[in-house]
Amino acid sequence: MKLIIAIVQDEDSSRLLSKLMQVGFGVTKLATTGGFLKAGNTTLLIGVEDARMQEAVHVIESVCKSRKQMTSAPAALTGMAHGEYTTYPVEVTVGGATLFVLSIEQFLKV
Ligand code: 2BA
Repeated sequence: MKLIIAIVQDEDSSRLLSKLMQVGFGVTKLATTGGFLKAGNTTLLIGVEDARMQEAVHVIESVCKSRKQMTSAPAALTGMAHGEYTTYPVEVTVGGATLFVLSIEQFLKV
């Protein structure tokens, strides 16, 4: 068995959860925050039999889209006193989905 930890954008999370459930995957949804953008995202824990791993990844791929988001980066001000800076806008591409796949030693429901 594998555990897929899938970090997805909030905009994709409801549809992804429904699609995974429809085809019989067990899912737990967590509200999370990305370290870089410091914006909300969603982490899904999906326990899958080894034989269904690729199927689960295909479902995730089919739902999760990449999107552009703006953030700001610091820039030092030339000619100003040490430590003064401003920010400038930077575009980043977020997603489709970030996946971590772990091998599970035991899956128990007691
Ligand atoms: P965030 O950390 O908020 O990152 C959002 C997007 O910002 C990233 O999209 C990436 O395009 C960009 N980004 C992140 N760190 C950056 C940096 N140091 N410099 C420039 N751009 C940077 P994704 O790569 O699609 O990641 C989406 C979310 O997945 C991340 O949100 C984070 O919550 C999670 N994630 C990505 N890589 C991870 C990792 N190695 N470990 C744990 N979580 C990760």
